[in-house]
Amino acid sequence: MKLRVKGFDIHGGYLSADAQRDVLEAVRGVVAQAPFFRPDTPYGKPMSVRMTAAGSYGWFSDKSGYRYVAAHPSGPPWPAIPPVVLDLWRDVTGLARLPECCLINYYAADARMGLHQDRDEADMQWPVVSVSLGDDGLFRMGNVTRGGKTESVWLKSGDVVVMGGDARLAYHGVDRIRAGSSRLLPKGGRLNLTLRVVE
Ligand SMILES: O=C(O)CCC(=O)C(=O)O
Repeated sequence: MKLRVKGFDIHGGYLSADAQRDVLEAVRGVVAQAPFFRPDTPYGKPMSVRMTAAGSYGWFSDKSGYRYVAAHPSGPPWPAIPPVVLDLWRDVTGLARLPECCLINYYAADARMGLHQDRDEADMQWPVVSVSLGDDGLFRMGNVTRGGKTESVWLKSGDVVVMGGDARLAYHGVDRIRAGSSRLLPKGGRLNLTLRVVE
């Protein structure tokens, strides 16, 4: 079921159970080469999510700020974005232009992500695509400027959100994880992939 909330296109149940398992397998392949790490915010506090990435860019932050980087903090370049993930991007966006970053966030039951904009990419004409796997996450959508009314939806395993057009620069975040709501991940928690055109 497709829903549009504040310009965000929410494709409920986009991935079948089999497709979710295929994406999860692909994520496991990435994590085997590029293990999760917990970055510090620029203010020196560790983030509550754990992160890794695939593609020519991954996301990183420390005292020097938030930025895209070409290598995992342990040194090697990020693994390639798995074909199944690129197929999903093509399928949902219809675009030939492919993303250069697949950021992978892992939310344990107590993790969250504050309201933020994705604005470190060169060209905002390209959407950001988000894929949710595992436990439900309460996704909050705001406006292109900080403040104002927000709306929230629970994103479930297999849901895909396209943040394009008016929503491309809108504030968004994750307030809460509903622990135990999915059995996809044996140890629980939520995975979110965001696909980004960076250059
Ligand atoms: O986990 C989510 O649903 C959103 C992730 C997000 O906002 C981001 O990675 O920038």
